[in-house]
Amino acid sequence: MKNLVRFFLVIAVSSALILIAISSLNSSQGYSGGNTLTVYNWGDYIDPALIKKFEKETGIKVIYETFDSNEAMMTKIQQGGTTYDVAVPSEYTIDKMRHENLLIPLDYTKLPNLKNIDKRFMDLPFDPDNQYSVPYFWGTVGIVYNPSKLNGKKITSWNDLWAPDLKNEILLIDGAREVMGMGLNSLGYSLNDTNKEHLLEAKNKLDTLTPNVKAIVGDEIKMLMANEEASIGLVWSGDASEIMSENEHLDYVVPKEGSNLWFDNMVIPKTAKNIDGAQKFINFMLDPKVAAQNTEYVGYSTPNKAALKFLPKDVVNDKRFYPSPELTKKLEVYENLGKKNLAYYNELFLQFKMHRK
Ligand code: N2P
Repeated sequence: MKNLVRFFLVIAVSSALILIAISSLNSSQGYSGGNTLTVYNWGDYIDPALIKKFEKETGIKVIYETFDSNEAMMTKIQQGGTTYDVAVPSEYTIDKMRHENLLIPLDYTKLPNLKNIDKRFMDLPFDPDNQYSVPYFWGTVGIVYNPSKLNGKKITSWNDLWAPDLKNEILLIDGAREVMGMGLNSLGYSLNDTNKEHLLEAKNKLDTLTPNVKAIVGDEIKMLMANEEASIGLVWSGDASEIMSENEHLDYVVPKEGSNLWFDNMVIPKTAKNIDGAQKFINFMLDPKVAAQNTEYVGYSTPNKAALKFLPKDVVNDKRFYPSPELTKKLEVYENLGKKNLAYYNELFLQFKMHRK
């Protein structure tokens, strides 16, 4: 009996010693990935003060990198050369990534703040049960425009953009699904159409828009539109809200033929080294006050229901940026159309861009 007690005592003492050794290792030199966290996000998509706050609260140092398209982000993660601990893809890319085993399932015990998210944004078809992703921002695709430069004319339809008097007046966001989607929607086709003839027809129609297109740009579209360098822009809703806070002459519309409803969620890619830190970061971003601060800074719409009370009433009551579920039901969410079809969308978009030169 005595021997047995001694045996357990030895085990207990030595495991305690091992634990102490590990934790001192963590705090002194940091074990692989322990004290840094690499976050990979869209450009202009976080309040930098929040990164500082997270670093201060957790002692984890954040390395922050940005991308400007789902395609570029996914290629980087597939290549695997860089350690990304958290990334923020959109819905169709999340679906693609989980099918290609590029994501690590989330540990819900480490995400108590998930309760703050509006149920409306949970359990969507691209990630059933949110096994791999949790909501970050959401919105629509539409047209930001300057009525004072259009003789007071209101834009309501995609086809309004083809008017001959809009020569050189349009800026387009540099997104294959967004631009091809505009072509498809203007013809009455779905944003998820995979019929090659329809896709080609959409691309040919886009070619006829070329005289009106001033440039195809990235995040600088916000500055250009706010400075009235063009009178019409194809944008994501959050960019429109940001532009409109800079220039009150502008308005935003989701064209009547329909448009895209999108969701950007946080995920932990397979390349992650600091999974625990990634969970901490995700949970931090889900905190209502943090989400509200981020929303005010970035201008996009938050899926965080508990954050709404910390935001100005005129922001959350603006139906242009917080459309009702009845309205969003009429919009289409991009689907993962499979490798071949997505490649065809990208190829046609590239051809359209070349056509302009
Ligand atoms: C932020 C871009 C948001 C992308 N600059 C919308 N999915």
